[in-house]
Amino acid sequence: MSNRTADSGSGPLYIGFDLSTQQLKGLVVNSDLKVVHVSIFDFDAHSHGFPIKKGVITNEAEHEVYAPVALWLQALDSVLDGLKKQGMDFSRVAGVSGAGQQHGSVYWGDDAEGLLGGLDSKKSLEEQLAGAFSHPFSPNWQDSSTQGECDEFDGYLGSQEKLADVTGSKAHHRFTGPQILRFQRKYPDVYKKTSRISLVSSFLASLFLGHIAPFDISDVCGMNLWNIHKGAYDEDLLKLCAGPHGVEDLKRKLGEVPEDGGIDLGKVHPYFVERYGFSKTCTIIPSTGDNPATILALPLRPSDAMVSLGTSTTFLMSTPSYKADPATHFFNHPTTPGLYMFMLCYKNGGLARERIRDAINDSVGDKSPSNPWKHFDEVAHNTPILGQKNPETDPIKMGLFFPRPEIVPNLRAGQWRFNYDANTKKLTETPQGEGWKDPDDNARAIIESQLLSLRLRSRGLTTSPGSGIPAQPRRVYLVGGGSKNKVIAKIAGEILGGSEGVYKLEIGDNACALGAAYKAVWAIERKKDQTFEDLIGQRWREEEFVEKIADGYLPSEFERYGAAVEGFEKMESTVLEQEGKK
Ligand code: XUL
Repeated sequence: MSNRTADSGSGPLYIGFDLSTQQLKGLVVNSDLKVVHVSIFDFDAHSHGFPIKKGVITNEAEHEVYAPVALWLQALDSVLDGLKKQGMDFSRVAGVSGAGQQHGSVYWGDDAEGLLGGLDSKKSLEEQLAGAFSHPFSPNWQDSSTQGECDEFDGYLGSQEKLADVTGSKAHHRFTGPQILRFQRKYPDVYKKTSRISLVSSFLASLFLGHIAPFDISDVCGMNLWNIHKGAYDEDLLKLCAGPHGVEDLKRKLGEVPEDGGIDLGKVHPYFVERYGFSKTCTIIPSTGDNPATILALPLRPSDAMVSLGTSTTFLMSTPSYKADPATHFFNHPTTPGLYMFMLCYKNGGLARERIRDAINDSVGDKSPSNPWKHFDEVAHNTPILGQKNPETDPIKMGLFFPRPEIVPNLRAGQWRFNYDANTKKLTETPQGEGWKDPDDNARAIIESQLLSLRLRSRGLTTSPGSGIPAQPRRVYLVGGGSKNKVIAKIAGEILGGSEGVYKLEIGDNACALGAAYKAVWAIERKKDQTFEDLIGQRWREEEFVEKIADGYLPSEFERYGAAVEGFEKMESTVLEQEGKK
């Protein structure tokens, strides 16, 4: 459940929590950015009393996916117990921050403030806070029950484009505004009895503070309610979302949003002082979303890209330019005013690759090799680029592989495969996979498909000023479970480029908890007006913290994939049209 790395010194420590779909992690660093403890609570493996699978409950009839909030209370005490067992000296903890799965909402009842404020260190959080919620569940980012509400959000300001310009994103099933709209209609009485609404990130901070914490300036952008231009809630969208309950009531439920992502929210509640030995002076910093926290795992420069290869795939960049588009997301940067986080988020990431991996393992009669990726990697490596033995004469093979309904583009679960002639620009669907060697051709094709989609949607953002080479990221950083895979890294470099190469963070699986911990370091130790990038940049030890794992930009490969992006775009439009989505 927990493990320990090396501890050293007697200086201050900082905890970053990662409250994600499948686990809660607590990661502890010192002022030199070194990880000294990690404790993990895996929801399926370690929790008791919840009917969950992969951390969530699914109601297929209504396309709902949600998590029991009490599960997270059980997890928090357990992670802290895990750190205690490792001998961690809690009195050294100067700051606590966190990262929460984005968009999820927690509904507090009338007694919430009283129960949070009066926590008794002799009892567990789960025992004491069961009555704090007006609704026991939190909608999860995989929920897709809100198509109707999304249509209303998209139409309310005039168009998807307008909504994306105002809030950073068009309406998405998982975004908190459409979720609240559905909630207040489905459970009007519960909504009336709801005193406050938290995001998963601010819920985490609330537990430590002993009262309800405000939203974080970046995570609030995952709601379709925050007007990024105005730096305030959008009154029109609040009106839609609140319905008959009224805007003022909803504003009270949501609360104020401080601009400073490093603000001192207050000191830790005595519960944690008495039970775990925290110092009374330990400061609580706003927790942010898991994606914004991930970009804080290193001093990311504009034009560097991060690809997080987990259950979902996300593509993240920090950028000074705000170019909202219905196909992408923009959020306020979690620490640095004037910067934004650009994001693409796919539901079909690791799971989709695993399906093809398993089919390959079956076809070679090696169902459980010691390295499950061995055969998949060999096949993907040995398959020529775009499936073309002879690029002059063979068509490009490309496909869409969605075992689950996809967000980008908004398509049902399914698999589609096409051959594309880059010279004539002719696209031919091959429903039976003619010319494809099943399942072998799928291995390279799925990696290429996921990465071509990233290239297609990020191409307007990347620049290589003065270099004379085409627009592309400077560095591509891979994080998350898939970042260990060298074949994926190589193909990522070939498709996305990266004038300095493809890198892996040494602490790849922990990037998001690490980013949260670094946020706490910055918040407590910054000098007046010192930016996150400056403080973390000064303490960053490149040789220790990152490893170059593949070449980035290779001119001829980059160009061939550039031609394929055109075909890819055409393929997506064709499928969307076939499915009546265009
Ligand atoms: C981002 C998103 C997911 C979750 C995963 O919009 O929905 O990446 O944040 O926890």
